[in-house]
Amino acid sequence: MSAPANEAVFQDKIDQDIRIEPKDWMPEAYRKTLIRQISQHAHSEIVGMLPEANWITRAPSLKRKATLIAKVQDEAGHGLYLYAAAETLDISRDEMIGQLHSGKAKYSSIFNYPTLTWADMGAIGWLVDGAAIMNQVPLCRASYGPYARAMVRICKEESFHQRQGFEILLVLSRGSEAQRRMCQDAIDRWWWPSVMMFGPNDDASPNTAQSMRWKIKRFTNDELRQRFVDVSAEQIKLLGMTLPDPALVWNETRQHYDHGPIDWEEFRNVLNGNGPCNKERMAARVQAHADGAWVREAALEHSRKNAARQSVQLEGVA
Ligand code: FAQ
Repeated sequence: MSAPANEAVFQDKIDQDIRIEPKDWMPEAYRKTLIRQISQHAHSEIVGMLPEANWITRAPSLKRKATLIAKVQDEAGHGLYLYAAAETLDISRDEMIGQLHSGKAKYSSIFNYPTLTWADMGAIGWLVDGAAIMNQVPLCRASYGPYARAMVRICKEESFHQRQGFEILLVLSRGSEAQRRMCQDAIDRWWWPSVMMFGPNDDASPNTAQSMRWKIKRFTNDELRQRFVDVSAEQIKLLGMTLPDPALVWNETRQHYDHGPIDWEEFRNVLNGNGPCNKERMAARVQAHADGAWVREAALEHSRKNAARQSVQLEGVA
């Protein structure tokens, strides 16, 4: 088929909400955008294991410890589905991981903040997973099949994560004065970074317009952020806590909550590698990758031996 004919078939599928699949023709820029978004999403899930893993050995009970281990393992699984989805776009996992380690590929800003107390496990579950779900449920309808399908299971698990986080905060919010203070402190520290997770404002987001036309993104960064603010401003009432934003107020005309200004300077700093934990997170990932080298070598050698054995058997049959 000629290039314009390929383009027309592709556009027709997008218009009719027919999924694009790995073997379908796609514009190079569409492929690159998907690799960028899906691989960064995968990196976020993997780096996102670190702040919570910090609390596995210090969880306050066996039940909390088991739940936290399961949650962190879920995030590893999400990373792996997403790497697998990105690999269908003709990029190897090695290349993607190389891009993360060299700083070429981003991962979510949120995972560059420290987890100082047990209440942070609640705040991450409620706010960070809450923001992740708000952003990811529409991705179940993304135009690229492997990405959309991976998101279905991921969203189910994130939704459980959010509930376990809220329940941690609920217990603390009904506990002693010290526990209530710890709960409020965690909410105060995680609120604004969670609001920033949705990315820059729409007028400063270079990728949104094209990603919306391709139906990779179904809503803009600001639309999703507003939904998150609206939902959180109601849920906080159940905790009897407050969100750290004096300008947060219901706007009857807009039928939405107004919120105060976002500190984009802080966001830019974190993206540029200067957040509180960027260096620590990257060092931990690079070290983990180096520590796993022998596993990769052994798996490769095993598959080489298997292939050699099979070819000897096939020669015997012939
Ligand atoms: N952090 O033009 P846009 C999770 C970058 S998973 C870092 O608006 P786009 C699960 C952006 O990449 C959390 N960088 O870009 C979990 C772009 O840079 P580039 C991750 C950010 O792609 C929970 C530049 O700024 N979720 O939490 C951020 O249209 C608990 C301009 O931005 C996903 O990845 C940021 N927050 O929209 C795990 C969801 N925001 O690439 C453990 C999928 C923006 O041109 C514990 N991704 N940037 O160099 C998306 O929906 C989109 O990629 C956005 C950004 C919305 C993140």
